[in-house]
Amino acid sequence: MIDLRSDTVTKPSDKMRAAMANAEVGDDVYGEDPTMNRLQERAAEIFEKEAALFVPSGTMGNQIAVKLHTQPGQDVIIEERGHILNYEVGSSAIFAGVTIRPVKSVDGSGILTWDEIATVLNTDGVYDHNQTGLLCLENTHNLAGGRVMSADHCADLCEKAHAAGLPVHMDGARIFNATVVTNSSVAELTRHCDSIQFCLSKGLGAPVGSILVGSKDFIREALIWRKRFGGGMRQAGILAAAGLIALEESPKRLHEDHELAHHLAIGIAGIPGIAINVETVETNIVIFDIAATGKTTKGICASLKENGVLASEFGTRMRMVTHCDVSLKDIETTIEAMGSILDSRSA
Ligand code: TLP
Repeated sequence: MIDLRSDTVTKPSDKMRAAMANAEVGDDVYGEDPTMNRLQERAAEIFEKEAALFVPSGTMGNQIAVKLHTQPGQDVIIEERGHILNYEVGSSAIFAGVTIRPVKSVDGSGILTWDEIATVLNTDGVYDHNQTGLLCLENTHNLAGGRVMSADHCADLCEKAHAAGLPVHMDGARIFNATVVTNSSVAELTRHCDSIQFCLSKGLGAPVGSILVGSKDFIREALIWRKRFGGGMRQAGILAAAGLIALEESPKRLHEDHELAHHLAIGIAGIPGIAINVETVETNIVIFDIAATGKTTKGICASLKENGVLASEFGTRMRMVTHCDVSLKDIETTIEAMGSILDSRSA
């Protein structure tokens, strides 16, 4: 199967498996896992922040950050297609007791401007108004099609948020993909954010895990909340061993995923009825609308599956994500399959 549903589907490389098998481990709840400690130190160093904490998932990393930055009853501002709002199954309301305040990105890029944020910002302290407690950003922006926020734009939003008394959390699940496009380091892209969550288990190819990065005080508190959320793990160095390889080696090859995504976007853009702006395919995510084909996304996905290709769908849109387990040949097979499905009127 050519699995384009997500970059979460990657299998650990032979090198990762060997490192996992041979990892030096200890009890990480006692802070005694040397491989885990090394991974966390390296992550903090690469992001040029004081400390880092491994968490089992991006969702847990984001939710610990939301919990730590807010008080129950506050608002969290987020772009309306943000992962924290749409794919974390209401966790922020449950664990942090906050209201998510979605904001539309008018140009569709998913990258909010300060003017857009300011329309819902409320820090006036009037007791019967919802008060804003946190701004969450997402880079790259998944549901906007892997769009990238520049270091300057992020710095500008952080400066304005901080001036308004708001902390900023970055959902950087795919922040390393953003480095390829901007030529900025992850440290530059997140310099002024108060916390960052990034995933080892997406384009970087590790089997499990994300890392939360921030100040020493923030990470000390995050460690307590990770335990409360049930994320304290024991010989977790087995996972950290793969994570270290993901962190050190995978960023160098992400440009290959972007090239494949671009190739895919150009290929399907030529199929009648598919709406996609190839210019906006900046990283490894390709989202397109099939409404004008007269077929359904469910039907197209089922036909693709019969042709050995897996894609995801939501409404009239479909998503295909490139990653290290996908080749140019796979992309050509996918374009061909899409062409024949949409020609055959069978879906
Ligand atoms: N995204 C998944 C699905 O949940 C949609 C995917 O296949 O893309 N932030 C962002 C921006 C993400 O895209 C994801 C996962 C997460 C956080 C959560 O990471 P996990 O799955 O490790 O909890």
